[in-house]
Amino acid sequence: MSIDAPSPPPLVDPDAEGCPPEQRRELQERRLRELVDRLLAANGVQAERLRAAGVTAGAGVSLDELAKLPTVAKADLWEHYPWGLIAVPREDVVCLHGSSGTSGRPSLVPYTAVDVSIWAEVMARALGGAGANRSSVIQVAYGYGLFTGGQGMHHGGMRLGATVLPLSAGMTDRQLRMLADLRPDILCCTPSYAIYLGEALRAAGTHPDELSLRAGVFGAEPWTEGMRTQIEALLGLRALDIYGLSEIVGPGVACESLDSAGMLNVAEDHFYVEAIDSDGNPVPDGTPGELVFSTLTKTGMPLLRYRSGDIATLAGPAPGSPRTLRRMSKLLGRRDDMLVVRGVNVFPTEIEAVLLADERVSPHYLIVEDRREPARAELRVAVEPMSTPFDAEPLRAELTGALRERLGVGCQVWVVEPGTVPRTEVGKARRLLRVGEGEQVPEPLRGLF
Ligand code: DLL
Repeated sequence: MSIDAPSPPPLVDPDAEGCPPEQRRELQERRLRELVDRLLAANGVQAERLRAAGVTAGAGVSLDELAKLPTVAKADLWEHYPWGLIAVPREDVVCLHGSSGTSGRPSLVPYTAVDVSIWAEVMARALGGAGANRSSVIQVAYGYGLFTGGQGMHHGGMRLGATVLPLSAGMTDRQLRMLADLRPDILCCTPSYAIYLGEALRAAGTHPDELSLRAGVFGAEPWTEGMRTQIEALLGLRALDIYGLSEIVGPGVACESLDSAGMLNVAEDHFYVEAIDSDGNPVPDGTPGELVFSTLTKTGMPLLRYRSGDIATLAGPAPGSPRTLRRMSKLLGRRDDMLVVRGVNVFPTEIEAVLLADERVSPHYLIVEDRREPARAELRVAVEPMSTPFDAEPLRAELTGALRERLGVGCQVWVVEPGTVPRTEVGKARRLLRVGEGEQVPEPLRGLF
């Protein structure tokens, strides 16, 4: 860390964040039983699965036997689009949010007033853990919209009693102006936008010491320790990681605090977390596993054992911290092919749908998630034309436009000579390639990217 850690910030909700773990477990178990009762009463797909597993009342379940209960996944939400696994009358829904990007099959999530209040509560704790308080000015540069980033920070900041500056993402000149004029102490945005802002600041000749930023709450996409160092130097703040997913509530499911020793405190009194292996068995603390969340208190779309696809390790509370919540590591990766680029979730199948709809494109194409420069993650696609000779430029321009329209994020397209996309031994194209920091693009494509 480039900046010394100040003393631990006070707990926003000492009963929830600082209670003895055994006491919390009792609360979680009681809430789990209520959740199961809510799901059974809603009579949806989760109730069907519970009954098939022999569960007919919440009183019959326990946390110790949670791993025996059925799971749900994103595919269940898509199947029940647009209202998802709603468990209340529609009139009780006060707003909807959903996963960013992917105009094809967004996951929409209905929230009741109770859910919004839970969200505000966990986000207030997250911001408090970053050192925010009633005198803070919080600059929110996450997008406002269906995406949960902007509104999540907004609800939390207001619940805390701080002053929220809802700038949304982009309009960098205005962001810089507000940083100088209103002197926020907390910045919330994606880590890649934090770097962009920091570089814009440097280009404008402003030194971070001239600002009053103390901490930043950055998430919604993968980022590295290298990016953390870079952001802290560019903006002169402590850069903290925040994690969440719309299906569960949005940001605030887990967040680093100034004293959480590099891991993220899970708001586990509301979102019970498990880590499982590929066979569905629980893994011990410290072993990477897929995170599975149960929304113990939510009412609009309560989920029992939602498989997030995100891989991380779990651990107990940070020794000596007043926060007694379990912690998760930074995300280590994903189980499926979902890519998260500049905060937008992209499924390779959506890119494929655009490419294959164009009969000039051969099935030999390659989607590249390029994270060689982690702060500038890029999505790239190399396509081979169906027949030669071909006119590359119009095809490139049309595909670029169609992909942007469909994905909601820019994607660089290369039209390459037939035979350029690497084949496997059996001649099949490898359709998805992830290139990380320090790794190289395979030989035939190296000159391109
Ligand atoms: O990205 C919620 C969020 C907003 C989190 C603002 C943090 C800050 P979705 O759009 O539904 O929700 O995308 C959820 O994004 O399953 C992860 O794969 C990825 N993701 C979220 N936070 C992080 C993070 C929001 N801190 C999906 N590090 C999740 C790495 C993250 N990946």
